[in-house]
Amino acid sequence: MRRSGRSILAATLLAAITGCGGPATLSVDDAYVRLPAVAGRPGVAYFTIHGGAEPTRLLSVTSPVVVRTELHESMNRGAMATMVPIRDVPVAASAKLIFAPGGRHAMLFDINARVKPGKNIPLVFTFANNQRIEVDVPVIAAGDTAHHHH
Ligand SMILES: [Cu+2]
Repeated sequence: MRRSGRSILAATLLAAITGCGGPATLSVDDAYVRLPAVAGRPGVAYFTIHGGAEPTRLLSVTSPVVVRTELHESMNRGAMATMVPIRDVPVAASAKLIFAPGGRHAMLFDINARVKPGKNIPLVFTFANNQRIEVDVPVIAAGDTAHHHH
């Protein structure tokens, strides 16, 4: 799997800057998008949110190359794995919220057909404190797993 080295380096640097000392800064890292196995099905975005000095809420995750998005939580009901939409997500001060396979995620409906594995797309994270954070996110194929470069 090929990924853009520059975005990974930028994300790592950002994590290093926000991770040590000073007041906590609301930020997003470790984000990636997994495309659907079948074209036309929704893709999924995973990411980690770091809370700032004040509590807030994540309202939405959107992208200019995606028609519609929903925040979801995966649940196990007996043998059935299901997903339920969640409205918004509280982000406590200095919290670390991990959106990962098997848990919370953003569902991406109608991804632009030009979006391919190995490319990056922008994701826009909107918070209740009126802050918007845009992140350039690598795209992986349906069968790929994300590698973490730490
Ligand atoms: Cu979902």
